[in-house]
Amino acid sequence: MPEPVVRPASEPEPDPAVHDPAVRRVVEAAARKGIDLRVVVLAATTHTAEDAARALGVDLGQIVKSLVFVAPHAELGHEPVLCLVSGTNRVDVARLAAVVGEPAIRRATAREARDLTGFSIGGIPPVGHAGPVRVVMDPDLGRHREVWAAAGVDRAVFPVSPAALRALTNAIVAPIAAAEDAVAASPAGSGAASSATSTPPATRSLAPAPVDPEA
Ligand code: 5CA
Repeated sequence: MPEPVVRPASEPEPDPAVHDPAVRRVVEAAARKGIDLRVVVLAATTHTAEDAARALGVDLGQIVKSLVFVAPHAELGHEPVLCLVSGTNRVDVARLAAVVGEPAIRRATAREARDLTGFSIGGIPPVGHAGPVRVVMDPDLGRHREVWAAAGVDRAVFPVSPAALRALTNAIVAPIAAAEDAVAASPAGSGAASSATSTPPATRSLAPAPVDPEA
């Protein structure tokens, strides 16, 4: 597996973004859970999953999208729910609603996402949020030995194993991706168009899949 460039070649000093308070909140939150993060700051933006995959030279499926949803509660206001989703997948809101038992859950606006997590879209990390956040993780992330998540700002990411990501976030692992996107969660014989090419067997395990078709 190729090692990505750790800092922009044009800058001999570590990128100042490493010291950004947002990045530090992420690193410190992980450290409190006993996990040492290796933050990689890239010269190019990693605002979207596609940007991050391109900049790192990894499979899009290895990028962790951190998508904020809100469950409206009469007394408690809006409860954030963070979905950690493989870069190739989209969240099926009906599936998410069923998984978390929140029928009215919806996508957060950019402002809600920032207010509820303390981070701006494009840099929203899996950990280090302003308050407690329920986290749901897409089982397709478990198909990779290593995945990359945002580290607080939109040029910073970090590699992590899916198992460590789950431990870090206390995530529940559940099929929340749209059926046409998901591999691990697609029910056999569901009637959904099945790919003509060979598809790895469905798994909900976080162990790396034996074969990574993109590797
Ligand atoms: N740094 C990258 C890869 S780790 C990243 O954070 N990707 S992301 O997928 O988690 O965040 C970008 C996503 O935020 C976009 O794909 C889009 O789904 C979502 N987004 C962008 N603008 C808005 C908006 N105005 N409101 C809600 N969600 C948005």
